[in-house]
Formats: sequence, C-alpha cells, structure tokens
Amino acid sequence: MANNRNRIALIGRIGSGKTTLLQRLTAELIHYGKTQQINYTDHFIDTPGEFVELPCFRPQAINVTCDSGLILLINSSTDHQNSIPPNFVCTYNSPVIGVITKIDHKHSDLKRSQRYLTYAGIHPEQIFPVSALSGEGIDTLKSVIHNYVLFDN
Ligand SMILES: Nc1nc2c(ncn2[C@@H]2O[C@H](COP(=O)(O)OP(=O)(O)OP(=O)(O)O)[C@@H](O)[C@H]2O)c(=O)[nH]1
Ligand SMILES: [Mg+2]
Repeated sequence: MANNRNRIALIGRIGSGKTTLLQRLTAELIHYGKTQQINYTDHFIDTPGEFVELPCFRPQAINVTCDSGLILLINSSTDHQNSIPPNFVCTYNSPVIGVITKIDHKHSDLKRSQRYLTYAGIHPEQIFPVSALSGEGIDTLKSVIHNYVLFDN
C-alpha cells in the first residue's frame, strides 16, 4: 500500500509561510497562492492553514499528515496569535520539528515563536528559524530534513 514515509508534511496557521517555504526548499519560483486544499507532491504534503486553525478541521490535519516521514510545524515570527493546543505534537508517532518563518521581517519576534512551538510540545533544540525570502537558515533546515527523509536538492 502507498504511504507517505518519504514525504514531509507542513502544518501551521493561515499565512504562516508553509507554501513559500516549500517553494524555497524545492527551488521553485516563489509566488503567492492561498492553499485551498491538501496538495501532495513527490516529497511534500502542503496543508491549508485552516486545518490547524479551526478546531473542527484539526483531526483532518492529523489524519492526512500522521504517516509522513517528518512533520514541520510552522510558526510565523510575525504572528501575534497561536492556535496550536498545548502538547499538540504528542499526538504524532512521526517526528515533528518546529520551523520559525519570516525571520527577515522587521516585526519578527523569535522568542514569541519559540514559546508557541515549545508550548505545542516541540523541544527547543528542534526549532529552526528560517527566511524563505532571504534564504537564511534554509541550508541548516535542509540538512536536518535529510536526517529523516530523502528528497532531491
Ligand atoms: N517577509 C517574509 N514573508 C514571507 C516569508 N514566507 C512567506 N511570506 C509571506 O507570507 C504570506 C503567506 O505565505 P504562504 O506561504 O502563502 O503561507 P501559507 O502558510 O502557505 O498560508 P495558507 O496556504 O493560507 O495556509 C505571503 O505573502 C508570503 O510572501 C518570509 O520568509 N519572509
Ligand atoms: Mg499555503
């Protein structure tokens, strides 16, 4: 039976930068497009932010991502709000790492993002700050991802 062991799933609030990060990781042209549905590619599962933001969709978020080789829980460093429940990642049997996005932004607040991600159950050493726009932190994130899942680039 087909499985997602060789796929990386991205979950996080609406506008947190999941799709842009995916485009950066796969060296695609970066262009904005709201994710309206689950998108499967060879190496990724991109989910709409509504999946974790709206509690009624959260079981769906877990269902479609739980057999991935790695889950990236994305938090935008510009986001003032959190909608990930405490210890959310303990639901998973697969590895989950935290990614803080938009660190190039002038309103970026790394400490707040670290707080939200550790609240979600991620170990502080498993949190990686990146900017999909400037490329900062992307090489480190790629090498961490390669510890779990093999993908091109
Ligand atoms: N400054 C800055 N902006 C970013 C970065 N990454 C994403 N953005 C911007 O944030 C906005 C939302 O990015 P998306 O990648 O569409 O966010 P998403 O998490 O996929 O959103 P949904 O599909 O709605 O769940 C876009 O306007 C991006 O240009 C970044 O690293 N730095
Ligand atoms: Mg998206």
